[in-house]
Amino acid sequence: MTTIRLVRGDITRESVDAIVNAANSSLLGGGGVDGAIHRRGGPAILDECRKLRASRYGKGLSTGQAVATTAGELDARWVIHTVGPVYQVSGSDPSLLASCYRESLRVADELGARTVAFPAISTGVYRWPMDDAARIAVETVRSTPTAVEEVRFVLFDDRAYEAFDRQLH
Ligand code: AR6
Repeated sequence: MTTIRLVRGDITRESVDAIVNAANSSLLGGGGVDGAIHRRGGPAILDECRKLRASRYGKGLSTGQAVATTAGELDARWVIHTVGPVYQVSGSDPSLLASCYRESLRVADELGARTVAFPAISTGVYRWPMDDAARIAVETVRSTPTAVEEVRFVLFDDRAYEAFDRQLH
């Protein structure tokens, strides 16, 4: 059984085996949680992302996929980068957002990570409505077979924390 915990705060302060990054397909950094992870983790993360672009992901990482790098100076062993879908009012595919959580857990299992911290993927710049994103995140983690013992959702503000809390209780 995987324990789900909620934490309010900055994911770059967490001490876990793996921290998940809400990246973009370029893998070369951005704003939001991505910017914070690269800032606090230092240049080793970007170096490895650049190498991944040059080797396996010439066209970028697809939406819903995940890949790991070093965590640099973060208090973690790995950063798992995943690309959330951009929300579109005209129709967005929830399975792509679910895939981010499932693929990140698959990569975590490959690495042997036992504790994994997730941000609320796609709920910032990518505009996915918070309640729906929280439902997809919690349902997907609950229904994905994994050896990860603890999933920690690290929510940046009260609105995100409360949305995830409603899904858990
Ligand atoms: N710790 C935890 N959560 C955070 C932090 C933090 N330090 N900073 C922001 N959040 P976003 P997305 C929350 O925009 O929507 C980037 O530029 C934030 O409040 O970081 O998946 C990438 O490069 C929100 O709830 O990611 C992509 O281009 C959540 O993290 C694009 O943004 C996600 O917000 C990805 O957009």
